[in-house]
Amino acid sequence: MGSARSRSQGQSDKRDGSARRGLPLVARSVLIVNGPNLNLLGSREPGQYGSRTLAEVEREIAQAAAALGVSVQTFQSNHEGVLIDRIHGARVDGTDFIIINAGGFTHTSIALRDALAAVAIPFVEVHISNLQRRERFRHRSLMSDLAVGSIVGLGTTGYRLALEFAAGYNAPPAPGPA
Ligand code: CA2
Repeated sequence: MGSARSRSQGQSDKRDGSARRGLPLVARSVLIVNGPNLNLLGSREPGQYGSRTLAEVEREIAQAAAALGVSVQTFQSNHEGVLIDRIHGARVDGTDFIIINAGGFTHTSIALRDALAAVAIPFVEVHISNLQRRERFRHRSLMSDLAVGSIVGLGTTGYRLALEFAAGYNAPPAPGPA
């Protein structure tokens, strides 16, 4: 799955000096990352993951992003290292906010967790299914304690809800000197 880019909304507030002037930092450039097997959306297990394909979900996200005035990039990979490299890339490509459904890596990947911690970009975790209603091994996420929040069990609508949240997200001010 490739990445859909739209950069028409320009650069983040951070780069126009508003951070230095103490104005709010609103997320303007959002990266949506999907992990392993999510490329299969719409093809199997509709009871668990719905009937919409990832391409359809990404199209809806692109429309919502245009209406919200944010730039969005989407990325999917079945490979842990590729996902980690893309998250590292977010540190230097102007991404203000990440929305991530790490699929099965949610429950296993310390390396993905470390990548999210390293880039220090605020993120929301999305899961299509309600993890708490599923097998015990899905109850634990290795990244949710780092996330701003999680949207779980609301189907693919969760991505759009996360995008709406990201569009209005103001990073809390960094703590001052003690
Ligand atoms: O509920 C979610 O969004 C999950 O992240 C989906 C992952 C699963 O491993 C997580 O525990 C919860 C699996 C994605 C598999 O997606 C498929 C979609 C259609 C057909 C088969 C798999």
